[in-house]
Amino acid sequence: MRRRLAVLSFVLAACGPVPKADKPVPPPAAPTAPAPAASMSHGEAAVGAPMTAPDRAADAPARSASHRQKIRMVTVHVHHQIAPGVVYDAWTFDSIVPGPTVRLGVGDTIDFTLVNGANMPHSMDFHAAEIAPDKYYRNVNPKDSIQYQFVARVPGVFMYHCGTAPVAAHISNGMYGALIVDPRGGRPPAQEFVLVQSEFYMGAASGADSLHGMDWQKVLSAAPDYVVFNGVASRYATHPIPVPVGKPLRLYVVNAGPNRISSFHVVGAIFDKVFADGFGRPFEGMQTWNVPVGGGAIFELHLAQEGLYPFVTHAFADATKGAVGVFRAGDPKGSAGGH
Ligand SMILES: [Cu+2]
Repeated sequence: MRRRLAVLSFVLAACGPVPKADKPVPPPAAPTAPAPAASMSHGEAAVGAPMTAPDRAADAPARSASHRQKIRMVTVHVHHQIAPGVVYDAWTFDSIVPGPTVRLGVGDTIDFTLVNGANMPHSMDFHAAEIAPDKYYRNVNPKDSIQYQFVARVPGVFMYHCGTAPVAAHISNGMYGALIVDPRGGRPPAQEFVLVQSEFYMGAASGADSLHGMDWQKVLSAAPDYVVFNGVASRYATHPIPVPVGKPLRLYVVNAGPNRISSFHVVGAIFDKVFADGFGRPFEGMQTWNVPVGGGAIFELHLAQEGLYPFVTHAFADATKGAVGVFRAGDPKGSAGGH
């Protein structure tokens, strides 16, 4: 308990305004603007300057009412900002890293089309599908497309990714996303989020745009420069995610890798339930849960008190490289506004 309080104290201190020693302290008044929360990382390391905006919310999408969903994705190569001023030559589904989150229910059909708008072969492998890879996960050439269907049989949260060889390169470059399959009858009400952990392996910047490409040797050595949630280093540390105090939260976590296990943990909380891959009987009262590369897990929790609760991979080298975010429960002093 004492350790947990110490952590919270650190987080609060990291967010508060910096007092000036050479002036008398004024009487209490309206709260001053908080200092940027960018140095908040569970006390381990600075995690970078804030992005200008939280350009991607972590909110889980609502499920479609339709039991047959037409999903069309286009592979596109884009410039993707991993951290302020750090731009990567990303390979994507629909121009974003991770690709769009797909959600459907058990028994629903996905009618999928992949269009290759890039200049090299790509493909699509859905972990939620049970179909022949050699037939459906084959390469799609530039300006070509593939279409196939599958029925989601198993509930959970699943990875999807490009399966074109070398797969480690296509995943390292950004071609992955999450697919949620809701059980029949759905899950109990909760505020829901999707977090996809992944890695970037940076080659030297080149060209007028200072664009980074992938360093293949770093990929083979499993030595990433950045480990991130939802495509950007420390995005939700610089822009904490607002949540209610004491209310049920549900996190759909996918670890796209391609190399690093995610030891997922929320500082200041114990998971009420963890569903491995989102299926079967949950584990209860868990502090940390490993999400394997290529796997997923569903975490149910509540944050007991008003405050700032970092979420991390507890493999702290990776948290220091950017796999850190913060839940802002309620309106803790010094953290309101601006995030
Ligand atoms: Cu690809």
